[in-house]
Amino acid sequence: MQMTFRWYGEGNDSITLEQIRQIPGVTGIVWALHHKQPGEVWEPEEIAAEKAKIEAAGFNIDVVESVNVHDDIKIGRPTRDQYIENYITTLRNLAQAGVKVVTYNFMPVFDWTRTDLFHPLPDGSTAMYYQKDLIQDDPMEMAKYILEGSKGYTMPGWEPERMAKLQELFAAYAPVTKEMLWDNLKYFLEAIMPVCEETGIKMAIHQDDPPWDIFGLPRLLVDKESIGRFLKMVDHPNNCLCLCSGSLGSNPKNNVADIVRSYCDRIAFAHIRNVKHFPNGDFCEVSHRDCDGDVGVLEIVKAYHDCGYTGYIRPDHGRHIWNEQCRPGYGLYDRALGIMYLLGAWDMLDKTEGKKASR
Ligand code: DNO
Ligand code: MN
Repeated sequence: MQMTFRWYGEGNDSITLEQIRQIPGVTGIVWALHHKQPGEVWEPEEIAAEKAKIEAAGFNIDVVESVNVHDDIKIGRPTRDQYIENYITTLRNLAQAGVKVVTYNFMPVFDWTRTDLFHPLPDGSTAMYYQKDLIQDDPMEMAKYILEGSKGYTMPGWEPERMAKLQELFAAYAPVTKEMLWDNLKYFLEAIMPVCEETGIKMAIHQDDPPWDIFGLPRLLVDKESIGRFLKMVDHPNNCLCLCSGSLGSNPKNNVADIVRSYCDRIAFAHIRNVKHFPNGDFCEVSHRDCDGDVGVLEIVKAYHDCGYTGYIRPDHGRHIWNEQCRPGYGLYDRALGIMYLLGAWDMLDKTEGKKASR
């Protein structure tokens, strides 16, 4: 297992590479060109500049998160072929620089969705929270409440200045059924796999978060069965997973450790975080410690260890502690604590098997 840490780049992240250097065990930075819009080519010079910075601080650049997929590819518009061409050029440029794993997701319109980014926890810290009854099935209804300022709705990602674009996107997705979205994902993957095979890049898809349909939009990667369908649909060793314990674990029915054991040979990248469930369907992100949440962090670590996992891993979101001012979920302190917890568990498993702990 190779420990990594996600970093948003100089001037775009409150954390420095020098700080990350002092967290034991981190060998790689999970990075991206965050100024790029989905569909744009990442140029070799821009990649080289970021690579130079990260390598100068002593880290590898093996994992990128994310090269985002343009909505036209997900919707299946005729313009998708040009966007796929651009994606392929980006993959070639990244491979040329030495990148080995590219993370992405296939969620319509939004990446992860939460209703509160700074929900207070009993210990005085804050963390991201999902309040189920705030999410309506009809996106237009939600848009109306938010624009009117009624019902007290404010939702991250639904800022009034984005609303026109959002309504346009929802309208474009309206005819896209779940089966059509599966077909569009297959079309995309079949187009890029030859280049992945040639360059060695592993594509690592992130699961949908939360793992159920929201705002009337279809969600594909939500449980063991759908992940199995995905791996079979394009049965290629470079078609891999970024397995996210927190995304899958938001649904109490998902047994994440079992999913790890079932598909370990196709996991290129592991996100580990913990989530606490509430009986009304709400969930809250919590510390990585097993007993603070419900995803079964120790069982998950044990599953990776038993499988002899040698891929990349990172703590996913953390809480906001010690008054840290940071991006929601991406502070230094709680993710560093998460790493020490994960490495502690891993080292102990090595020790009980008589192996020497190593980087
Ligand atoms: C949530 C995060 C995601 C992830 C993207 C990958 O669990 O890990 O924001 O980075 O979905 O494309
Ligand atoms: Mn994740």
